[in-house]
Amino acid sequence: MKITLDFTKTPHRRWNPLAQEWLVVSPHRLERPWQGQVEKTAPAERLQYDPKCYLCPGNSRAGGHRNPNYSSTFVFDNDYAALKADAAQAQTKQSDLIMAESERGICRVICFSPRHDLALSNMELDDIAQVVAVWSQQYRELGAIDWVTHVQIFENRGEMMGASNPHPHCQLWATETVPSYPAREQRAFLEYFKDQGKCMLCEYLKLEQQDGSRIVCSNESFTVVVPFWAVWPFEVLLLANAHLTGLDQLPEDSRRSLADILKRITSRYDNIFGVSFPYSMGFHQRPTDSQQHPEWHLHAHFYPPLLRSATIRKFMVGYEMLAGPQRDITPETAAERLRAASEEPLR
Ligand code: H2U
Ligand code: ZN
Repeated sequence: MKITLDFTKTPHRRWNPLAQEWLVVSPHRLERPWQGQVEKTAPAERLQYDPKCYLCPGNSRAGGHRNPNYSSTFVFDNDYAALKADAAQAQTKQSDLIMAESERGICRVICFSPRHDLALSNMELDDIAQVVAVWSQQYRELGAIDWVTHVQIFENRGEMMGASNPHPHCQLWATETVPSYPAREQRAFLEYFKDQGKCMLCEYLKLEQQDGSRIVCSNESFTVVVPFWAVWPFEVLLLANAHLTGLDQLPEDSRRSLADILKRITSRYDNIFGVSFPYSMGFHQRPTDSQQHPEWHLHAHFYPPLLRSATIRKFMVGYEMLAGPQRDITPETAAERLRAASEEPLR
């Protein structure tokens, strides 16, 4: 007979049903991870308008475009788009081992606010709800294009994550094929739905709600949880409470709920180490291939690299590159730490 694992002491591995991979957890390596240094450095004074910023209203961008004097959100086609909508369709297959095909795509940039100095954590709720409305509208608009099967909305926040500019913004790439990670989730959702006749993340959310140890915060429409299988130290999964397959299904009066939960989780992040917390986040929504996808569940992943302080981060190297993901601080400890962090925007 096997004895029950002690998550707080015993090295173990956990199953990630969404990515269909294992994660190694080594809790004994970091007994008191929260004793990392908290840098109470005052955030650098930032201008509301920066004449050198290519995202601020009225400023020039690459390629000679000038931004309008926008007063809310602003969407434009990326001047350095990674993919093009008019790429000629082509294929090369030298063998099963050497193949390539053209990939069409549309890449856009979405400015959240005309204010250069703001972030999701300190924007007004109504203004974040407007960003949510734009995400939903863009998903609908680009998803309706016959060759687009996936719409990826993502935000790189902070220099550490490679964000090119502190002005609050995100990117959107709409592509001809479903990229590897959402495709892997798609397979997991579908297998679960076929086996169990239920939505995998609806069932997972129920389990987390019963347990409670990994829940960070919630409201009437969304729940933030450190997933059982989190890889990054303070990784969270943002789940729609209802079975929605995309942002287009989010009722208009729930946009404020999404705004509320985004503001709360990003504020908690900033308060962990007393600095603007870097992360990459993005939404995963059903493929836009005109199928229903009842198996799919709307969610967002937040992947922040910081581990012990504003400067000590986790690297995905060595074992992670060669074998698989591993973490020290347990997801339960990370959730405890996030629950203890204030939701007051950092001043
Ligand atoms: P990131 O901060 O996540 O890199 O997003 C900024 C995007 O803005 C980046 O993809 C684009 C870059 O290509 N950009 C323009 O489209 N025009 C510009 O004038 C500068 C940057
Ligand atoms: Zn700016």
